[in-house]
Amino acid sequence: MERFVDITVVGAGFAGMYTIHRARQMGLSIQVFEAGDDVGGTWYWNRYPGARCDIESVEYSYSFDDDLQQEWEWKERYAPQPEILEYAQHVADRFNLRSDIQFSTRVVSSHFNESNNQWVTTTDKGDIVTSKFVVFATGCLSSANTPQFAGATSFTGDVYHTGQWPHEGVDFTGKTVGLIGTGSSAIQSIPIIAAQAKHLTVFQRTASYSIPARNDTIDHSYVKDVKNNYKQFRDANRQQTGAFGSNILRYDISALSVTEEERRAEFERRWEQGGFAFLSAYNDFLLTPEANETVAQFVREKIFSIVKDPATAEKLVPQQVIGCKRLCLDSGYFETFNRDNVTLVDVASSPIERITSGGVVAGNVEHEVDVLVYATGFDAMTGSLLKIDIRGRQNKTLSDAWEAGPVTYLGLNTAGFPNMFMVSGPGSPSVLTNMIMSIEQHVEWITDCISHIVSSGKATIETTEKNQDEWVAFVNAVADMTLYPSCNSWYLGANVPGKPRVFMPLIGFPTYVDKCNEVVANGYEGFVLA
Ligand code: NA7
Repeated sequence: MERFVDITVVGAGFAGMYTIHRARQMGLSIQVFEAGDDVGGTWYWNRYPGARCDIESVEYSYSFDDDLQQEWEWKERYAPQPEILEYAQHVADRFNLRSDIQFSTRVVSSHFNESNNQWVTTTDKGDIVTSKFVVFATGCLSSANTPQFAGATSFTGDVYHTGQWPHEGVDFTGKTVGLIGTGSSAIQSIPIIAAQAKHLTVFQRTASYSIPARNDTIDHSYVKDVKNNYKQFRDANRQQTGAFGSNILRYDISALSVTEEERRAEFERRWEQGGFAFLSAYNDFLLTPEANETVAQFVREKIFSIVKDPATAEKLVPQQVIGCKRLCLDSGYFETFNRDNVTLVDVASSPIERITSGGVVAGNVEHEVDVLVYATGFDAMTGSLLKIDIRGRQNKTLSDAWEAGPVTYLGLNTAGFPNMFMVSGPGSPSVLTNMIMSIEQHVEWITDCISHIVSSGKATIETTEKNQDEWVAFVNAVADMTLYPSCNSWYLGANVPGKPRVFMPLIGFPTYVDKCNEVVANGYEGFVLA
């Protein structure tokens, strides 16, 4: 079907959904394409056992509509995937969003036509849509990373990836399961798979730090307090570096300014409390190795105290800086290694060599498994964008423009790609924040900008190479003031072989928002409006 709209949007997760709502308020026509058969994005695809948000539910939710935030009732402190998906579906129903979304349709290409300043977007279903603007709401953790192990296709058992989990679920009863990876998805799913499977072998390349989530049913009196002051609560969160946690985080004291006894008492208190508050006990964990080591060592001791077999505990103890990879929150992860039916295999010293028809070979040992689970993460932040054939001026592809790593201005636009926007693109705070707060801020900025272009009779808006180069340098300079770049994280693209090593998210939500507002106040400074 061929059609013309003001805005074409790729993706119907929380970003695409809110873009529809805003576009309608502005009287702009919109067409959204979504590969899944319903809304929800990340929470549509990541249905693995134990999948749960690591930001508290009263915070990980839209703030744009007060009736919505007052009326929706969360059931748990950290919402599990089915509850977040149900919430996304409720929002779609409530605002009648689905009428602008074409589901089960994957965007194949999006090309800018310089002769009429229009984007032509095509899909795998044969659609051709022409629009003045294109918005990529494709998500940061939406392109599954499956390492290419030799012999992988010869495996005869069932194979799953945590980020592409079957909707009908998986029954591991009686199965011998191999699970590759020990990031957040693995840490959430391992305890549940282990409780079901006959045997679980976990292949670990890098040990992860994990803190108890202490998930529970939601505290209704707390929710009542939040709802009585929801606006102030949201505003206070937006003043936090990560746009969440104003009630639990504290950033005023150095870890090195107190005695060891004080530190330990504070760590113990926060370990019992659970969640990300743990890493904000002091303000310099990600600034100095000495401060970081105080808390890293505390967690290592906790792991040794939980895991009974000393050799297994030794392998599970991480050595890198704590927090430079996203901290994991768990429900009984380390305890799971005390089970008789769980084995940990270290594949750092002896990497996985190949997959056979019935097992995984590492260090010359074949570990027999009849089900294989890849918990190997994502080609984060850029993967889903670069899978689409996106072409800007002079037919230049986004892949070519980003050959040495993603270059954007504010994580919103790239030079040579006029009227193209990314929601939570590389160069914006995105994955270092409560994503929904970042999404709302981006969608509001983008739709306000589009409305401005349309009403002022301009044809195009785009940044310049100079601006984006300065922005990328700034994002990396901020990261270099911290310990974030010190380990091989997906923030740096280090988890995907061959991916350019660039620190992609900007640290610091409030200053970023100020900058975005200042850019607008100064007549879209840093952009060329033609
Ligand atoms: P992550 O955090 O990227 O974890 C992926 C895991 O897979 C991690 O332990 C990797 O080890 C491991 N991995 C990746 N490739 C390989 C190979 N080739 N061999 C062995 N092990 C491998 O993804 P998640 O899905 O767990 O979490 C992503 C985010 O979602 C998370 O940060 C939260 O924000 C929510 P490595 O550490 O690279 O050595």
